[in-house]
Amino acid sequence: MNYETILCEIEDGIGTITLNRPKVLNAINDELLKEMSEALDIFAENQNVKVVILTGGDKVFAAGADIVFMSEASSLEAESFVRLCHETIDKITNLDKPVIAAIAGLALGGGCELTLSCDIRIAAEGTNIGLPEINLGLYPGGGGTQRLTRLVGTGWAKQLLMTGKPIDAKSALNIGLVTKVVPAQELMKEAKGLALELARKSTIAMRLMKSCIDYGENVDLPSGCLFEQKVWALLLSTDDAHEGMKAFLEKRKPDFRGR
Ligand code: DAK
Repeated sequence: MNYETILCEIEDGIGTITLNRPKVLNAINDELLKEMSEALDIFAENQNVKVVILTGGDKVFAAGADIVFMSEASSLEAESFVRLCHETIDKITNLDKPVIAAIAGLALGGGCELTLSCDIRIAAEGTNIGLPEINLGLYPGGGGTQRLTRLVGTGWAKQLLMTGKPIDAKSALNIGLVTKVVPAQELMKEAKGLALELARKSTIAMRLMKSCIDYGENVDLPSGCLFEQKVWALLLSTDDAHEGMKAFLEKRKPDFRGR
């Protein structure tokens, strides 16, 4: 898995994608999106990958979409870029494995939008997160106006989107934009520890639960609960559910097989 703009590795059941354009603070261009999309396909197919980490490493997550690329793009390049943005973000959202965003330094604009499509976001102290597109005469086009609003509520979303001012990791934690803040040097250790913890759970229960949460966000409560009930009934008949309950009764650790 050799790429130009990302690093990609699989270790201990964890697939990690690291944005890798340090000279431009990991600004996101079409090539990076293409490579990330390809890596996500590989992770989706590979049964050994139980959890995915998306990161920029311990310096910077991403300063947003590549402004040089966007300002020079022809209409056809712009069309392809927009398509790739949505394709990649949809692949993260629809991946049937948990995706953890490990965020350091900056997550701005399209960088922030990438993290919003992940399941869990943890940040390093000193990180700034925001959607400054309004200062470029734009607004977020990668789902930011929608996902941020659902995640932190209309009030905070409008504050962030309308001012374009980033907030620090502590404030992001206070509004629920991230769920944990750790010292920068511990970010990757924390992300991997969390990933390993999730990787030990039943992959089938994890997958079905993720689909319930995500489906429920887009429908009314009774429909979401109905979906949860139907899927739960299906889950109860799996080997993993039997094993989990049996292990509890036998006072031992479960041995989940994802079946
Ligand atoms: N694009 C391209 N290059 C960038 C960049 C970016 N977003 N951010 C930084 N760089 C480059 C800088 O130009 C500089 O390059 P050189 O001058 O060295 O060649 C290098 O990275 C280091 O940056 P600075 O020298 O500026 O570093 P500082 O520490 O002084 O400042 C900064 C860091 C993050 C405050 C500053 O670089 C900055 O304000 N950057 C721009 C941040 C920003 O506005 N981001 C939002 C971009 S717009 C869509 C989906 C998504 C999007 C749009 C549409 N569709 C699906 C429709 C997303 C849009 C965006 O993200």
